Amino acid sequence: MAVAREAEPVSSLTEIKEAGLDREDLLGIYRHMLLTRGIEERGHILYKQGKIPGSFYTGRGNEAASVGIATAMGPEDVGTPLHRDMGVHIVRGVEPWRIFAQFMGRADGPTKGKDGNVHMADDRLGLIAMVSHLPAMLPVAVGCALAFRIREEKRVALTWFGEGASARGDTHEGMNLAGVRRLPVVFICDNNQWAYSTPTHLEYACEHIADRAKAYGFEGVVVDGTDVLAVYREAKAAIEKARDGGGPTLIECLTLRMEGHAVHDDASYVPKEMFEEWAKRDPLERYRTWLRENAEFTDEEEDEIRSQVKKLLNDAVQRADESPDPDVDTLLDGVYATPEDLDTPHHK
Ligand SMILES: Cc1ncc(C[n+]2csc(CCOP(=O)(O)OP(=O)(O)O)c2C)c(N)n1
Ligand SMILES: [Mg+2]
Repeated sequence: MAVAREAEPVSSLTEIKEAGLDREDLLGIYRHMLLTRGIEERGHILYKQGKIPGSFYTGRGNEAASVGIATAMGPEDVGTPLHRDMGVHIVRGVEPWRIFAQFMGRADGPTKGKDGNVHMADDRLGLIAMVSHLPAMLPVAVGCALAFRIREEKRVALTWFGEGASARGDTHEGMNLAGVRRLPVVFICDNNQWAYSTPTHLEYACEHIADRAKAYGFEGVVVDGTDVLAVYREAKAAIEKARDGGGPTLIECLTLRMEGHAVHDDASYVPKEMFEEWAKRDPLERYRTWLRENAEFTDEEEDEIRSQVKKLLNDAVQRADESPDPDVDTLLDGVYATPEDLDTPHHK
């Protein structure tokens, strides 16, 4: 039996305006989703061209979930996005050319060539790079939230984990401490129904991951992760509740991982019908239809956004390719924090 609340879709332009988005914001969301997908598609091409060392991960199918959550974050909030959450980097303002530079291991990527593909974050934008997917970032975010509480800062920490990662102990430890101390943190489960080749019925025995929130003393919400506005509305409510002292929320975004675990994996173990079913709920297509039906989105506006994104991506790939390989003498720069770094606010 489900325990978590199941979120409804957003019904109208009026409802989303009340949740804090005007028409310009709505078009901005579409642009961010297109950019998110475009970066991953271009990245995949670069990988096939042999320009990306290691493997390459995408979050196809998760664009609405990642963009929706990040759009609801405040400028001073912090987040720990994972390998399916490119949209978070985009919304926070990481320049696409730096992301391509990161993919290619160049000096201008956020990790300056020290870590691979999506293992990155720009701390000046309130993002903390992942230690691991599984799910080492939950305790880190809970620690941030505890620091905000001690320093009496009205900030919120957001942290992501996969449904597979939810089976590990650090998920329990992070959520338990957050619940006990009612910390300002929002947990986001990217439930894409597969953990590599393991399906959900071999991952957990409750109906929803979000059902577990009640046991930690806070609310759990399941939301359709292909519906960007529903995700935004739920995230906005959870973030403001946390900011106002109401404690944590667990938001489970339900999607399907539309590609392999990474590009080396053909996902042949995922039933074809599942892909066909979820392809009908493509997040970009759904949102485009919503904009047309509810916000008088015109062909001209769409063409303009699409051509801006295309140009941005073309320029970004070129600029990233001009970025040099890192100098070997910089190998240890930025690897260890100094006390001065620790005193520096993330948003300087
Ligand atoms: C301790 C550990 N074991 C294995 C891995 C390799 N690994 C990374 S992500 C992943 C699957 C995670 O599944 P899920 O949490 O559902 O996230 P998804 O990849 O589906 O988004 C695995 C096995 C790892 N990074 N760390
Ligand atoms: Mg998964």
